[in-house]
Amino acid sequence: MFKGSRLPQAILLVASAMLSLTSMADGHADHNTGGHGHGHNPGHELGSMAQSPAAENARVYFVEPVDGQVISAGEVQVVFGLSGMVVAPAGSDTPNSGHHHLLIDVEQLPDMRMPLPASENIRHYGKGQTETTLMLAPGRHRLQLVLGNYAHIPHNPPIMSEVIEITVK
Ligand SMILES: [Cu+2]
Repeated sequence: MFKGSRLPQAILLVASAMLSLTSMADGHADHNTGGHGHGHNPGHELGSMAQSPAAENARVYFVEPVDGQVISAGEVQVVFGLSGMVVAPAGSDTPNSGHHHLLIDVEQLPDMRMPLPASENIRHYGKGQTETTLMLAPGRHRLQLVLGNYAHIPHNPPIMSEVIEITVK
């Protein structure tokens, strides 16, 4: 398609454009790691990775089990409660919405400004589930609910339940 004389020029143009983009990105990154944190332009930098505002009266809680409950078998039915906000599946950026995350025996809360990690101890209910059945080993277990937005990031301020402790016999 290109005449022989124009092709190298086109490649050069593309290459220099990419170079300038790369150097801009590098400069940006250096600036961020320079200790200024994320305060400069969070909307731009975080894009879809941003916190969503919490509704003022939002509350997440356990319908069951209740704090101190003793469960005789390994299967624990857990029902999540949410008021003041609505449950929406992950990926759905509906205002005042989120999906449940269940923290099981988590000693230290993860960074509330980042997407919650997913593990055996931090479970995501990204389809919008409002209950689950856990298989827990005998002993004491601490449970806590944290609402996360469409990108799994806790709201601002985070909407968290109280920590409840149950005993599995
Ligand atoms: Cu999630």
